[in-house]
Amino acid sequence: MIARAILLGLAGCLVACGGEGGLEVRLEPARLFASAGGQAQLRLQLSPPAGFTQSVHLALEGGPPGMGLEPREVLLRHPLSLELRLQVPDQAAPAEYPMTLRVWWGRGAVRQAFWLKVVAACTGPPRTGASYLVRVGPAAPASLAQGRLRLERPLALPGFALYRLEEGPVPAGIWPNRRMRLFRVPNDPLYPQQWHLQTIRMEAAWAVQTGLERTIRVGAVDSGVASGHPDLPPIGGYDFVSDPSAAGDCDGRDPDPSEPSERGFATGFHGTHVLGTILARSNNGLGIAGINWGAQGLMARAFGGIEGEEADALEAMLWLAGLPVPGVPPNPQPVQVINLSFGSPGSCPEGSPWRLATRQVLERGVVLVAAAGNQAQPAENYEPASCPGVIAVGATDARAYRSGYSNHGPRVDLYAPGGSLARDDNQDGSPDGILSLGVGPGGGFTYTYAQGTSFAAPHVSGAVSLLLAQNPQLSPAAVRERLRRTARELPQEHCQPLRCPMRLLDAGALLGPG
Ligand SMILES: [Ca+2]
Ligand SMILES: [Ca+2]
Ligand SMILES: [Ca+2]
Repeated sequence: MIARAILLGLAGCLVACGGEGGLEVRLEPARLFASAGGQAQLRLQLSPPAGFTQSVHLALEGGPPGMGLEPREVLLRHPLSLELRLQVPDQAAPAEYPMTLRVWWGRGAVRQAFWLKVVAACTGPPRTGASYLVRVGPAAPASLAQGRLRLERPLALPGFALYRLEEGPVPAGIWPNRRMRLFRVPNDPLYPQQWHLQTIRMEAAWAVQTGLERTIRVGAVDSGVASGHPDLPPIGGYDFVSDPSAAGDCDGRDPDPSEPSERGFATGFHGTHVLGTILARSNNGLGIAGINWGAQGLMARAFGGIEGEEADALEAMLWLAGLPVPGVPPNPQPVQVINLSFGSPGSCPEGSPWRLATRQVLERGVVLVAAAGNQAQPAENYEPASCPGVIAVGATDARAYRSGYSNHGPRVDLYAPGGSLARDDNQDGSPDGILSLGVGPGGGFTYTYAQGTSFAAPHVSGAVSLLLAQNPQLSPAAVRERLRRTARELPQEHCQPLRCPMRLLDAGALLGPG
């Protein structure tokens, strides 16, 4: 049994690689473009032969002196796709550089060539004052005659010119030269099947913030991650499953948060599905879109199957938030949001472990988002969703009615799509589940539908991560208040067969003004 688990853990390679072949390395793109002092990104795919377990080192050769590279080392057991970040030094001379990426380990090395073109950093005097579109001619505002506005340039728009106001109150009758945003629709081919992202108005949210401008770290306490899924960025984390007999990887705690395949088929690759909704690679022409296009994900694996120990889950959450856990190295990259798609009966009373642990995490400024539960019961009876300050998320179907399984009642802060696999209300011929990342029966990476408040919560976690990318100063209480205030009020009948208050996540309004 143990041997089988180990073999299944390596199944991707036993099938695909075979024999004694060497490590295959693919690097994209072949030509890179960056400014001095800026960054460039490469995608590296490593396909090791069967049985390969090595720390693999990465280094750059050639190029301008002082080039930075992240990461410089990865533990390689399975095929792995990762993003390499190159930091171009400020002093790099503009030129085209032939470069080599050297990948080496104990017994061998592989080299891949690529070109880097460095251009001079853009400079120019910063503009001062805000600019305005101002009517000229007979309809001009009085402030134009009073000389408070300085002409910048005429505009192609008849009767208007662009003026700058150096200081003082904004005169009446002039139009701010606003910043406008592209209405981003990602090019991921399965995006049209992600009805749930349209329900929560992601396109309006992405018009304001895609998450690429400031990297927010999002953690999940869950079943582990199917590392190497081509539509998932590299995920850090730790394996907190302490009982080797329940872990599926035949040992206790270790630094690898991967979900062993055998366990993954039992959980439906729960953790991978959850992370996929939050931060699958978006706009990459492949598969689905994730809510946050630039987030960094951490998986704290605490579930060796569909069940896990409470102590492991508690410590996994504390570790993600940057709190010390005995026997585990400190988390070098504490997260700003934690998704908790699990629970058990409990009202989180004063003095209870979840009450104390969630309070500690919230006091560090980390937002906690929890699934309300799938028992069709009042949410106040299931923790951690019932803990004060935790954002409790119920599930709706494609009609924005409460999914029959979803917990409910006043303790639910808001609802988000969790789907209903038995229905096809949007009549697209597919069950109305949440479409996210999965692993197929043969071990290949794929996309799967799932339902549950587990898959509603990550919609909120993803939207919160975009809100924090926009305004990193917001406290967990302020985030929760804003989520509730901007959510769409639904008629109480939507709680069917009950009548209860329902608010549906509106990511567009969450990211919008106010
Ligand atoms: Ca382990
Ligand atoms: Ca994608
Ligand atoms: Ca459908």
